[in-house]
Amino acid sequence: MTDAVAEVRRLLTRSDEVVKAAQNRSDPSVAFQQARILLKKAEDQLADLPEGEERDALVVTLGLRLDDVARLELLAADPSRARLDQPVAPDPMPTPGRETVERSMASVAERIPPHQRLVTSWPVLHVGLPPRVDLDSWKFAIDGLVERPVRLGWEEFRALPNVTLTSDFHCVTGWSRLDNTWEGVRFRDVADLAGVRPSATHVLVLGGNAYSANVDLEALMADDVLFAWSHDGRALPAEHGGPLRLVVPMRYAWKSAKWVEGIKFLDHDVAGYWEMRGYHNVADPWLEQRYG
Ligand SMILES: Nc1nc2c(c(=O)[nH]1)N[C@H]1C(S)=C(S)[C@@H](COP(=O)(O)O)O[C@H]1N2
Ligand SMILES: [Mo]
Repeated sequence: MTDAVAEVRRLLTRSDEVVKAAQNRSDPSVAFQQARILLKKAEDQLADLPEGEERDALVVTLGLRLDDVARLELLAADPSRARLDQPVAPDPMPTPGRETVERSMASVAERIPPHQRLVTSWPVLHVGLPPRVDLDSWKFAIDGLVERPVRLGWEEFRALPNVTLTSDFHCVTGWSRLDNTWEGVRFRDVADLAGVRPSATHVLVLGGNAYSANVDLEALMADDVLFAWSHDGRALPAEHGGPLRLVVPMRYAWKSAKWVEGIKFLDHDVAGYWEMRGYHNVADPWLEQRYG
């Protein structure tokens, strides 16, 4: 990778971070202005790159981001919508007792993937505002390469075999949060309801706000993958994906779609939201699969 390409990637990623944190600020429009400046710089850099596939790909992902910012600015400027979508106030994080901290510290270093740093807070990162979800009309859809497409209402979903699992969470922006306790239903138990066809190899996970993430089926069938409605003993707040989000501990967190509405089984890989914008299709944090 040339220095210029690396610089464009750095600017795009920096803009992604600003956009995903926009809703945490009192005035999100400041964040969008910042993102625009970063994207403009990336555009200038791109103009100096030699023509070719690599530049074309970056031009496309830059264009998608410019559209995103324009759309998000409109959304942020519409106060009626902003009020409707007021996120649930987060619960304060529990302070772990001294004993817990000391016990887990011994192995912490080994549990942090390369170039990640440990956080004890829980950052909120997503594009747009949390969608307003009405549990009475909420439906979860299982489609694609299955024996029988399935629709589940909220009560039906909650009645599936529950599990409580503790796992680590690694975000591509560089933070890792250890020992998250999630309660929900294992991905594979949900998949079994529909009967996955042997030809299925990948899944497109459909989140709220037209978000999606592609994950290979094998990774999703792992013991620690679940659809969660609770985190560390409390109902999952809307800003963290409530009422329901996917949790894929062995992948960077952008694969853990919030406000998940359904899954589609496929016999090929298709790009999800960030994958379309140049992020890695697999996203294994231990292999540092951050970008394409
Ligand atoms: N629907 C939806 N899910 C999403 C996102 C999003 O923008 N929309 N962002 C992803 C990204 S990039 C990250 S890092 C995690 C962050 O989860 P958290 O805000 O609960 O920490 O959610 C992921 N799931
Ligand atoms: Mo992320």
